[in-house]
Amino acid sequence: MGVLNVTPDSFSDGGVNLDPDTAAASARRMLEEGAAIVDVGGESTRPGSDGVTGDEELRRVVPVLERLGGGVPVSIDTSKAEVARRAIALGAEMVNDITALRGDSELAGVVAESGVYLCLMHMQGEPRTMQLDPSYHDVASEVAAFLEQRLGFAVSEGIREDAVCLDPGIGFGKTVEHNLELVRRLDVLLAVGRPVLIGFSRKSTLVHLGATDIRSASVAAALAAYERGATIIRAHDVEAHVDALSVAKAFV
Ligand code: HH2
Repeated sequence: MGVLNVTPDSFSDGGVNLDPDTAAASARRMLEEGAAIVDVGGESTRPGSDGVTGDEELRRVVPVLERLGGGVPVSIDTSKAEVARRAIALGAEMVNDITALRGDSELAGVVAESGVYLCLMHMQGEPRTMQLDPSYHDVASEVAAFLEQRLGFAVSEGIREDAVCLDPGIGFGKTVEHNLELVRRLDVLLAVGRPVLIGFSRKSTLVHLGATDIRSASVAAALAAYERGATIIRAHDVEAHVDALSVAKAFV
């Protein structure tokens, strides 16, 4: 899954893809490089961020989706029903919701009605404050229990279970040690029975581990997640990830 942030302030690529023509070209390049899907987002959720209105999110993502013309696999990174609805009408095949259907009570209905795929992500707290003091007794089992509960909620709202993937939310209300533990013990999350998505790309934990080349560090984290059973990797540097994962796959 290639990352396309149509925002001025995303932590690693803010501003790069604000122009819709540039953004659409970036999406096409990621698909050429081997991404199976491109995750288009119009709101930064970096630690400390405040969020934007639905109108602003639509203003950012709609011109990009229009330029892509519905012919390419797109996921919409949003928690807002109105943004998801418009993106699906423009061809998005998946909704990536970092609030796991807790942010907007209408989003579950939009996903259920349209039959698109859904990613449910774990987050402790909210972006503005989530990194102040994250705490867990047992991070792997608490995150798995939360995602199992949200999966049950999604199904109760009419969403097909086999359309849902789960994501422990690397960096969303977690310390460096929590993020590492979630990948080390990915089996606990896999036991819920759905595919797992991991987004370690360019996250600050890699820098805290001493990395100076963020792309290589992201690839290393992706490989660790892949070897433990993750099936979707969310990444900014698609070509490097596809190369590394293709080679790793050849050893299986
Ligand atoms: N991470 C970010 C945003 N959306 N969605 C899922 N499912 N999993 C993630 O790990 C994830 C996500 C944050 O990264 P990025 O999009 O690069 O930054 P920003 O939120 O600042 O736009």
